[in-house]
This record gives sequence, structure tokens and C-alpha cells, in this order.
Amino acid sequence: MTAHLFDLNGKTALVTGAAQGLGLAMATGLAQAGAQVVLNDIQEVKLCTEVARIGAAGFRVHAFPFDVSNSAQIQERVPAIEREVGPIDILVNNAGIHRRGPIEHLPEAAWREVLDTNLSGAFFMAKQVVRGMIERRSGKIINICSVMSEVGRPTVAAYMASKGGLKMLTKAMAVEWAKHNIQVNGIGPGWMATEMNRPLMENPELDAWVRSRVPAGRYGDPADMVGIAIYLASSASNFVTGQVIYLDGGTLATL
Ligand code: GCO
Repeated sequence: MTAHLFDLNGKTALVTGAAQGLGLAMATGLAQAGAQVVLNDIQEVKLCTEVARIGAAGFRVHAFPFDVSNSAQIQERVPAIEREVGPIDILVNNAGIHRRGPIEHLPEAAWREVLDTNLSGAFFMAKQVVRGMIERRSGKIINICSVMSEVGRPTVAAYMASKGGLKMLTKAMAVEWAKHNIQVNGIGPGWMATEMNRPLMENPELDAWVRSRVPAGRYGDPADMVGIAIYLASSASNFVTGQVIYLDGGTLATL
């Protein structure tokens, strides 16, 4: 019997950017696998609505709205979570934004906003949460990278840079914290059917391009994230660290 390898009962997970899309799917899946889950987002109303819905289904979930690009908020909110909910065993750095446009016309504010949320946010969150993990000599950190940690297309430079950096930050965290029995890995989604990609899905030319570029011929569904998230959050992956696992319908396997 190997089901226990994927059992998260007794664990507490914190998922950022969890009010919708991939974060909400992963938070729900971790709760279904037995974890107590803290859901974070800057969209407070949407976050609280979803947490109430999941809680009504009988799962142990909590809403903690704050901005992961604000290190002062993290330094105040994460200790509050650990006081009110308990030690964080699993951190999923999912919060991410997109600001598209040609590099030469991309406003400085857009560049900084993307890097501050997608890359620095993961750094600040991990730096805060890892303190307890080091003390307890146990922890799981999952950084949500992207196929754009590896390849890209025109007009998405800030996102590509942030996700490329997050891939290497994942490896940096892994090599520094492995001696504390903390595993740090990435999940690299391809084009997923989320609000972030609505501009593509609603553009016939871009939509057709994506569907031709992905061997599976479809966008990923947020539910496709759940299995790999449970695996990387569970004892089944205790000797896996510094890896980015791509969930992309074959995108990176082909030109
Ligand atoms: C785009 C898409 C991509 C996806 C990414 C998944 O503009 O091409 O938004 O950046 O979001 O492939 O992380």
C-alpha cells in the first residue's frame, strides 16, 4: 500500500495567488489530500469567497490576504499565520502577474511590477517561511515557474525574465537548504486555460498558434496541476530537489 506517500494529513500548506486559476486548483487539491491550507491573494473579496466555498465542503482552509511583493507585509503576515494556524510545512509560490508589450515600449513600472511579484515575491516568501522549516528540519517549497523559464515568444520579456530567474532561484534554494531536509522544486506550466491567458484564448490568431505549438493541441486545465503539486508537497518526493517539472502537453519536447 503506497497511498500514504501522498497523504498530507497533519501538514499545513500556504499557497500564494490562490483566489483563482492555478493557485486555487492547487490549494483545493492539497486540501483534498489532507492538508490544512492557507490561501493567500491580494484579491481579498474573491479570496474570502473561495475559502468560504472550500470550507463549506468540509476542508480546513484559511484566508490570509496580503501582497507578496511587499516584504514588510510578509514579515508581519507569515508570523501571524504561524501563530493563528500553525507552522507552515509546505509553501507554494504561485502568485504571478503578466504585463505584455514590446521591450522598447515596456514601461519601467510594468517591468518592476512583474519582477517584484513573480520573482522577488517568491524570494521574500521563502526567506520568511524557511526559518521555521530549518528549525523543524523539514519542509517543501514549490515555485511555480513556466515553460517560459526555458523558451518564449515576442512581447513577454518581463514574464520570461521573472520565470527564468525563478527557475534558477529554485535551484539556489534547493542546494542551500537540502542539508536541512527541505526540498525545493518547480512546476513549469505551459499555456493554461486561466484569466492570465484570456487575451490569447480570445484572439483567434494567437489561440490557433498556441494550439498548434502544443503537441497535446489544447490548453492545460488548472486541475492538471493538482497531481504534481501533491507529489512535490508529499513524502513521495523526499529525495527530489532542485528540479523543475514541466506540465506543458509536450511543448518543450518539440520545436
Ligand atoms: C503568453 C502566455 C504565457 C503563459 C505561460 C505559462 O502570453 O504567451 O501568457 O506567458 O502564461 O506559458 O506560464
